[in-house]
Order: sequence, then C-alpha cells, then structure tokens
Amino acid sequence: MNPVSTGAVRAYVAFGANLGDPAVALQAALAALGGLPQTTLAACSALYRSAPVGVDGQPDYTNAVIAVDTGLSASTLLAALLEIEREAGRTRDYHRAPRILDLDLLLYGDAEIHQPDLDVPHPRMHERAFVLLPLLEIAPQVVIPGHGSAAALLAGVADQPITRL
Ligand code: PH2
Ligand code: MG
Ligand code: MG
Repeated sequence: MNPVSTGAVRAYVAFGANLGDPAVALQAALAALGGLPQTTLAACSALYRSAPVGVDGQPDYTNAVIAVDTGLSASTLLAALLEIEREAGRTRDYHRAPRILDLDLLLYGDAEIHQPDLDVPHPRMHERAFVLLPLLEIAPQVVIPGHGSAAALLAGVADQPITRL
C-alpha cells in the first residue's frame, strides 16, 4: 500500500473585530477562507467578547478561532488572510486601530517560522485569553511550539475577563 498524502496542514486563524457587526464579518471570513484553493474549513469556535488588550478607549472586541486544513504555504495563507481583510473593507489607519476584520495566522501545523512579515506561532497568542479560550474550544490538545500545551497556558491569562457569547 502506498497511501496518497494530501499534504494538508492544520492551521489556526484568529478572528477579531471591534467595528461593524462581528457576527456578519465572521460569516464572511468563513466563506472566504472556505473558498480558498486547497483549503477546507475544519472548525470554528464560538464568539468571545473582551476589552481591547494593549489599547484604551476602543469598543470591546469580538474574537473567535477558525481551523482550516490547507495545502497552501504559510506565506500564501497569510497573504490570503490580508486580502480577505482588505476585501472586507479593513483599513490600516494606525497601529492597533479599531478594525472591522482582523485575521491573524496563529499556528501552521507545528511550524516555527520567523521571517520579517511572518511570525508563526503568533508571537503574543500564548498570553492572550481571547486567543487561548476559543482555540482550546476547538483544539483542546493543541501545542503552541515554543510554549507548550495551550491548556497549560490558560492559568497565565486567568486575570483577563472574557465572555463567551
Ligand atoms: N487585537 C488587537 C489589540 N487588542 N484585544 C482584544 N480583546 N481582542 C483583539 O483581537 C485584539 C485586542 C490587535 O490585533
Ligand atoms: Mg492582524
Ligand atoms: Mg490581531
């Protein structure tokens, strides 16, 4: 027997929005991700609401995590995420500006990639409740390369208030 490998990699994408209607933006993002070549949707968490981390005076964020199985390279997937943001009307007015749609590449299989425009695992994901909670909902056993099991990292974000919607 010589099983044919699909070559698909399980990748996790963080969804975030604090402008417009996040539920609508999530549905649009799911449709766009599912429509990418060599890519199928595997799972999506519930939506979670939390105060903006790292910035004051903005609307609360709504976040989720999406799993895809993809034959795209990490850099091609990242480019597709940025294009989906752009098509949704995302503008980049200033660092951490409120946004209608943010799609961040969290994990690409067990890869560790450090390039000028591509940092995987996402460099701050292990310290953010708004990433870890939805991620654990759809991937309870997931390991963040360089940081260990996501479940074990939860204790470190227990002080970040977050509501599952
Ligand atoms: N994204 C940011 C900055 N702060 N805070 C929350 N709660 N959720 C986010 O998605 C978020 C944030 C920049 O990407
Ligand atoms: Mg982003
Ligand atoms: Mg982000």
